[in-house]
Amino acid sequence: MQLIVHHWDADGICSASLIAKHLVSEGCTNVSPPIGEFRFDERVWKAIGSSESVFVADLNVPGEVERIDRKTTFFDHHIQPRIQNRLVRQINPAINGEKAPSCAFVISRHIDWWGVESVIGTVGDVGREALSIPEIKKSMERLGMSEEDAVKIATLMDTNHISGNREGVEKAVRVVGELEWRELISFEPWIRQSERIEEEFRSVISSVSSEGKRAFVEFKSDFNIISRVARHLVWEVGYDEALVINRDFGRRVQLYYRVSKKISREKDLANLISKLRSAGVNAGGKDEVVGCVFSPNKWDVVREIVYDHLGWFG
Ligand SMILES: [Mn+2]
Repeated sequence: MQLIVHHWDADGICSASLIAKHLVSEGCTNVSPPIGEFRFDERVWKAIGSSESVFVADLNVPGEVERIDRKTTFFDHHIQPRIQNRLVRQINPAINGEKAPSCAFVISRHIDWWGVESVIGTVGDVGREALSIPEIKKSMERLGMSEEDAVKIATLMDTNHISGNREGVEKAVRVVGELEWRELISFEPWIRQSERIEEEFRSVISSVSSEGKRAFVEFKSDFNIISRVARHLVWEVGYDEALVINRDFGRRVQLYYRVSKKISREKDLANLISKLRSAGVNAGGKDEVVGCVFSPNKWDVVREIVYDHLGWFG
């Protein structure tokens, strides 16, 4: 049996579906790490232990991948070091300084196949910007899928991780692989989840404070909504920066920062990520985002590093 370990978001789900359909010859299973945490828990290691070979997709967990003791293909598009583990084949254009909008894009290009998953995974990660990518635009035209349709499906797919539904994340890989894309838009379990999330989201947004082009919000919730809150603030409301903090996410603290594309260079987030990692904080991200989850006793350390790096005064 082959195993796919994938990110919990729409890009991770779509990446896993692409692998299951095009790169796995016989049966396969798929697992996601605990939602919101960039590490393999016991459940993931157990699944790896009973598999013949492994695929890891859209998960910026180089440290974990180094420890895998069997043949592994690691697809990703996040900035990360070159993997030294000889059992691992790492397919990530970011290693050569080349940008890729999504992991689904990286896999689609690798297998030379473009379809629903290529579109939804990419829209999930970069939003409407995906339409300016020729391969994505062409696929949508061929599928008869509008921009609204694509955004809607990516949003619905993300309801699984947003509501903390790890089982739903793992099931979604089959759902996207087996249903026709028009059926995904009205897939009941995802619709119901989205209604519950909307309520929580609205309540968080109503408590955002801002200073000029900076937005800040802190709250407590079991729902994994920080990345969506940050996207909303930067992509839809138009802030240059958004710092979102969930002080009680399953007894951990979640911090998420997003910066607009136009000032992302000056923020040097790769450097912020390495500062956080040096302090023993499990942090990840890309050019425009930094996310981390940590225990409450690290709050003061994280707060100082983040505020100092961003030049904010907390
Ligand atoms: Mn991704």
